[in-house]
Amino acid sequence: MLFRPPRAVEIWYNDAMENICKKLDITFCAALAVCAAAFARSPECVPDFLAMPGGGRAATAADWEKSVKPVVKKFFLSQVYGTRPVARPPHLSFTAVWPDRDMVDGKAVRKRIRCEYGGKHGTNSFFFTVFIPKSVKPSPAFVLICNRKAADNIDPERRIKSEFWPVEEMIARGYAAIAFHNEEVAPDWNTGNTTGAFACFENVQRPYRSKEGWGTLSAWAWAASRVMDWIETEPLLDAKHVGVVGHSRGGKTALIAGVEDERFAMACSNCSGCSGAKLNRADLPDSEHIMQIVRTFPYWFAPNYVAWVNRDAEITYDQNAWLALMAPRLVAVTSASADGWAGQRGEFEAARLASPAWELYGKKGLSGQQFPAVNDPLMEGSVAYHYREGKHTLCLKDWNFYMDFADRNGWRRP
Ligand code: GTR
Repeated sequence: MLFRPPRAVEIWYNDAMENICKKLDITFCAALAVCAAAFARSPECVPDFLAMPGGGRAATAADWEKSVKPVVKKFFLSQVYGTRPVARPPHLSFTAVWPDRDMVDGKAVRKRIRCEYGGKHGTNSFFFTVFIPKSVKPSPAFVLICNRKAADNIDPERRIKSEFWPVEEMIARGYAAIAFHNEEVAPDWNTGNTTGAFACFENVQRPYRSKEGWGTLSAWAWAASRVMDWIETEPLLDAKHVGVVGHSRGGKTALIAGVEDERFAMACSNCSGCSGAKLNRADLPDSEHIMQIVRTFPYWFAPNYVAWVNRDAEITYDQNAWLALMAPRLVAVTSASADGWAGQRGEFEAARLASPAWELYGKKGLSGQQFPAVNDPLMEGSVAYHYREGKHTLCLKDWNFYMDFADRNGWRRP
């Protein structure tokens, strides 16, 4: 069964099963099969994120924006990812640290920028690299939140080329490629969220983290917004057509960046799995659950998230509601066939069950109802899904999917 019902439903279900068996005079197993099939197809197993707090259901985009979306967003920030102490920081500056240079056989200009930021408690900085195609029009762009070794994956000199960031292919297709490394913003180990960006905006000498305090994923996503601050100042770039991309923990981060910052026109979540695009209620035993992720990576989240350990099927809103917060903008979800830990089917179901949010805006969400075959991308609506053959990584096929999706949506104007 794909969905595990919440506990109250489980109790009701067991009682109902006994009655069904008695009435129909069939065995428990036969009744189980009938009910399991019903549950597996029933989207009602996921909380209805369009339910209005005072009763009724959001029927228009205005209902959703005014009465429901803020409630859903608040839930995820306070219970899962944490609430940020700052949006655009009081101190923010960008410096070109190297002179601009023609690269990619003269087809692109490369920039290397240092972003310095600061608040009440200190200042810090991170670097990002930008390749912009030589074009008469401002270029659409993708910002990669890189969570793999920088030297091997986002080499600004292009001596080492990796499919994780295929700059040359992106330039050939007319997209600017921008990347920064997550650990320049906050470390990916447990410091109690006391260093990096955290140390600039809050008193990190405190004995406890606030229960709703921002986690490391949110801090990385916050940095993507600072890159966006710079993009808005760069005339060679088209700030209205910028996608944020990440893989795995970076894929979870890309969704946070997209939800928190509506200037991103697209969020691309590659193999993001648990607490990313995967439905918690997708009962896929080989996939990661809240208990495992919180045990290994407590610092990624708000401390409140621990309350949902072993309660995956009870959480107030499921990850489809998190994806829905991207509406009416574009969201692309990718799963890899050899990545059971990410729970591919749960990623697909979240994309499918997020779709009603787009319908409120008169748009189509996901363009398919059935879990697709491998290498058969769904991208006719504003929610795209690709079940890509292969392992847990970000590769050229994934990038081509994101660029195809952007092309379809008119990002590259002739
Ligand atoms: C795993 C973690 C996943 C995923 C992955 C990654 O160890 O359990 O949630 O994010 O790391 O980032 O590669």
